[in-house]
Amino acid sequence: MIREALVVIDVQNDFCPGGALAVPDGDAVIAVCNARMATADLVVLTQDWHPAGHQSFASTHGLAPFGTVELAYGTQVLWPDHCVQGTAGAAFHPALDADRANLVIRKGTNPAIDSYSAFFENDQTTPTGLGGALRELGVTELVLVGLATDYCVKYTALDGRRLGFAVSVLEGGVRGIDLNGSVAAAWAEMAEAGVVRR
Ligand code: VGL
Ligand code: ZN
Repeated sequence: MIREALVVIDVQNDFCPGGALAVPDGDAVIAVCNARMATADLVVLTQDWHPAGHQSFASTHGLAPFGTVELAYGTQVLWPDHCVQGTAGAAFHPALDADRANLVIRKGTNPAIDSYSAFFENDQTTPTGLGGALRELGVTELVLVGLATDYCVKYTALDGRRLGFAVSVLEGGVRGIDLNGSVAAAWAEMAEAGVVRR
């Protein structure tokens, strides 16, 4: 029986140096991801996978990136166009050992709703299916690595706790975008929710 799943979040070209929404030092997580994947019982890769013209893109609103807008489900940060379906930016980083994946979960595919979490879209109710898949496989513990600490890693960790999984985040295997102290805030929120930092 598989107990623990390694969830590798959004290690895609657009989140690495040179990409459209580059996370500082983002490619530094790859060695940690590969090392952990080599021994993991179950490997889940997530892939941010937006249609062109997505509501989370600043360009869609004719606004500058990194501001916010109010959408039906709440405040949405506006990002540069990134991880557009089928583009090189949306591909996994070539150094990531993506062949090790048991499951690949694509998220952010609904043009009207962003999806930071690997479990639910940002409306907090539309599931991706990952929770059911992990439950059916008997997984009870999640180990998270990838990008970005303060967005997709954080929301995946919090939803994982909400669904009843034990969740830990490997500090050396994540990097953040850090808008206005959002990395420190993310670690605090995750700790509050019972996420283990290790
Ligand atoms: C992410 C912003 C927008 C992430 C994805 O992977 O953390 N951040 N889309
Ligand atoms: Zn995105």
